Amino acid sequence: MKVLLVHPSPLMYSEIFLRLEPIGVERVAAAARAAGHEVRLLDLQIFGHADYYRELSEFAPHAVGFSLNYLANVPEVLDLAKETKRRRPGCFIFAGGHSGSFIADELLAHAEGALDAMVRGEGELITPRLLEAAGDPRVSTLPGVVTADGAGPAPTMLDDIDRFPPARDLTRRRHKYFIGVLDPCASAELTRGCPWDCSFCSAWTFYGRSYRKASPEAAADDLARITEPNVFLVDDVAFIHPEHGFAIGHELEKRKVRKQYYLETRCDVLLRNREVFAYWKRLGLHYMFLGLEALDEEALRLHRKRVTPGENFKALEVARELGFTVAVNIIADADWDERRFALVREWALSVPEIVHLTVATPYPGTEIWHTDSRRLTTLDYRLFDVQHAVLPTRLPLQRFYEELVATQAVINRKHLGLTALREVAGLATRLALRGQTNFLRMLWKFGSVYNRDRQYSDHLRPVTYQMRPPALATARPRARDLFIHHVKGADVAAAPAPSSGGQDT
Ligand code: B12
Ligand code: SF4
Repeated sequence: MKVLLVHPSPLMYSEIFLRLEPIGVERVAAAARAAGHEVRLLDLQIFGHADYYRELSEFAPHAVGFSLNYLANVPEVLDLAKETKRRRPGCFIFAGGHSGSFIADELLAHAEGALDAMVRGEGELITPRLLEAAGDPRVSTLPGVVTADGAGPAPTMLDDIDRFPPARDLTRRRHKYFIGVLDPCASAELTRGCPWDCSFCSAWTFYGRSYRKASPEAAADDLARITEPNVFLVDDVAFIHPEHGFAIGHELEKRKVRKQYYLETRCDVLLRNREVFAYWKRLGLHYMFLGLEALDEEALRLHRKRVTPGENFKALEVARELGFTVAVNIIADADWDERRFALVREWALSVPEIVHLTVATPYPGTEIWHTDSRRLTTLDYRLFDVQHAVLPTRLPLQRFYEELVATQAVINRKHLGLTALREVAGLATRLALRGQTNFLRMLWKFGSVYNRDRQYSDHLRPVTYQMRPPALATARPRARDLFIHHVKGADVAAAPAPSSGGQDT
């Protein structure tokens, strides 16, 4: 069967700082190919809708699968699915991915028959079975599959994440993938899942709080296959188990793999496992993202981050000592006033780290979706991208965006202002000379993307597809009721080793 897999367009944030390869879709593509299908992949972060429709007529696929990791992409994918069905009525159209998994029924209803099936959970095991059953009533009995006729049992989890290494050969114009100065940049996955349970996050609910590791050999083989000099590690929390990080590192040394790496981790993990990060510094790890989320104890408690401000600040010191360039994230609450924004600006300017601000957003699949979302001010999927306020703001909305953008701009000038630009000018020129202009473009784009009026006017657009609000929750939902994948005993057994900052405190 000819199969076209599609990743939707980028969201606001990605327009500036990064554009990364859709490694989840590449893995699904690898599984479909292993089952004998002829697979193509089109990434709309790079290509336009006209390219998609051209591919549709030239390749003439029997099946099209859309990736829906991001809620904000829902309207785009629904429109593409409807137009695809109109142009190719016989084509089997399905969608899967992180966000899609939590709202499968809702998407089928919006699609009005344009989506033949939704896939909940991981795509590698089920996609070949789905393609085999396409057009047959058996489809709705498959694990994780939902159709207008019904839903199959809970999705099956991949027993071994070494299987189906990403089909990177299917992504075209790979030089367009970058993150900041790591231009060009590939992505890789060393572990999957997260054993923590932050209230604003759905990474843990998707995987039923499980945590799986690639074998050190397979992880190193995969990294060795990458032709780009830079790698973004997509793991939710890198190096929870230091021995795993060391083992991969040793395999990389054996294979003489030398890259520059970017990863994301938690502050308490960095504090606890400092040696493995120091070791990876020697292997080429220069950039890391630490999920700080808040500066004060009360907000950290509400996010159920299970770290203290003291640990967070200590981790920043450790990262500085180790010589990493660090980006941190702070979650701006809709309740913030001018004073609160000013405090964050002041703090951000006082530290050397790159500070990102995102807006607290309840998503389906998160705990706060059930506890906070009754107050939602909009049901427009496109605004659920952590850059828009979807809860009532204490400040008038325009004022809120003014403060948000001003704060982001002040922070940004710290890194992209004239002095900083002088420091990176040499690097930008060297990259441009090699034809890599993503980083250079990023330096100029901030003002056009982060713009108070643009953000406010996004709320005034006509809404075609409305999100289904959650049922009224009288109590905090049980963790298991939020899970997509159910793993026996996972929420207990897979938790990280107890420590002062970890899971059990
Ligand atoms: C890496 C990552 C990114 C990368 C994305 C790279 C890319 N182009 O895909 C970057 C850094 C760019 C990124 C950015 C953002 N991200 Co992000 N990201 C992740 C992260 C940590 C891992 C995703 C990943 O690659 N996993 C590994 C692969 C193998 O898994 P996967 O992609 O989920 O794919 C599997 C399944 O989903 C499924 N599947 C996927 N596609 C398809 C398609 C079909 C047809 C089928 C059948 C199955 C299927 O099968 C795959 C294999 O099992 C997730 C958290 C998480 N654990 O999921 C957050 C996450 C997905 N991101 C999130 C957010 C909020 C964002 C941003 C909006 C953040 C921001 N500050 O603005 C931006 C928006 C980006 C955009 N679309 O433009 C949220 C999602 C929110 C939501 N519900 O919409 C998540 C869940 C994090 C969280 N803490 O809540 N992100
Ligand atoms: S530690 Fe990170 S990935 Fe894990 S639940 Fe919390 S925010 Fe999500």
